[in-house]
Amino acid sequence: MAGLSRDRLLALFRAMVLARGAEERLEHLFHQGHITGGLYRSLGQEAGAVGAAYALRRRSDGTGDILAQTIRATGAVFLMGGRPVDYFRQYLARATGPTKGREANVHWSDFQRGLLGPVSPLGSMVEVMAGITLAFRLKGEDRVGMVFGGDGASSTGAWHEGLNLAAVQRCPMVLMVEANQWAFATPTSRQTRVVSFLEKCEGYGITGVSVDGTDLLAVYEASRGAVDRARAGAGVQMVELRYYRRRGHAQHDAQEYVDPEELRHWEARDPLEGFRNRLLAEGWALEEEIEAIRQETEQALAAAAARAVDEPRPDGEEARKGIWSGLEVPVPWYRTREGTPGGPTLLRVEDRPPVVDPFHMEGDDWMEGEDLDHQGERGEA
Ligand SMILES: Cc1ncc(C[n+]2csc(CCOP(=O)(O)OP(=O)(O)O)c2C)c(N)n1
Ligand SMILES: [Mg+2]
Repeated sequence: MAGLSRDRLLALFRAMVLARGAEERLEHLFHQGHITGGLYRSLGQEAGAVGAAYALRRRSDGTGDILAQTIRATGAVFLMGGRPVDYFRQYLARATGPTKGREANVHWSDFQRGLLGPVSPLGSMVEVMAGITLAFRLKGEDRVGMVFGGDGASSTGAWHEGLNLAAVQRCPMVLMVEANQWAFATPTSRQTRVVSFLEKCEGYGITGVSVDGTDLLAVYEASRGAVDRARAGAGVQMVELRYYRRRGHAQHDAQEYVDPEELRHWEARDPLEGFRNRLLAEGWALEEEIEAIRQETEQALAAAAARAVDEPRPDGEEARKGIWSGLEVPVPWYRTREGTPGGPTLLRVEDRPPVVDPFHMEGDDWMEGEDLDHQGERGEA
């Protein structure tokens, strides 16, 4: 299937089982009161995350492709090398977690493994990834950036600006549109007039492909093609994942606005069960092997969750560590006069020349028409 060996097919199945199992366990932890804030499920979307990430060059030494996840790309995070125990620690805000308990869901990065954590304002990650992939291209690095984003995110200005910049700069960027038909309680038909996100490709002059997001191998093949094209210099690629958000936005949302009939339709197209049935029907795995994968995964997840639960929350003092201190927040355009190869150098407050404020409207200075050329004194940028 899809030219993949049996071992790879089983690894893909395991990756979906792992994503679903981790989220189910998190749901229990949520109901037990261990998790504060939102808990998001990717139920029904696991094949989209797993199939897409599997198409990337995944490395642990910081030289591979980069993937920017969303709250519903759990399976992709694990495939890139993110560990379930860290996922639990993060949601449980443990001091041992990637953000040391400063944040309580998926906002964490691991650049060695090519994981770029989200920033919350929807659409902004397209801008961030446009910048990252532009850097890849300018530095001649043979790397691709894959950015996930929901159908709702596509209605933001950031999404459009980022996409246009990346398109016109022919960045090696793959945009995964998680078309799960909802953004909170707003259906996609109220986000956009188009029926498919592919219709937007023409407006940016990019290539796109639409795929059944519940079909793991179809997602893998579509993503693989997109990643390969982006790597070969064909510019931005879009992959539309067509599926359904089978749970509410987060745990607090009972999705009362959803038609139960529609929900049943998508429940019958479960990506995990679909792939499992195919593995069995086409003789790639035996029932016992499938069961063994489920059990091993469950055990590993149980151990990881128990470990995270037992670990401490951060001390208050921790909040002051690992942040800039003893420095005033620098004005963003300030640089040393010599310029520093590789980026701006921030000066300590005492070393900086006084800043001239062009909007300092004191008395006659302004009225006499002091021009704004003082800006030139701030540096080159
Ligand atoms: C600019 C912006 N507006 C609103 C929000 C609040 N918000 C967070 S998630 C979300 C819905 C996102 O929908 P979608 O992009 O379709 O992703 P999904 O939840 O369906 O995976 C909203 C409105 C936000 N984070 N950023
Ligand atoms: Mg959505």
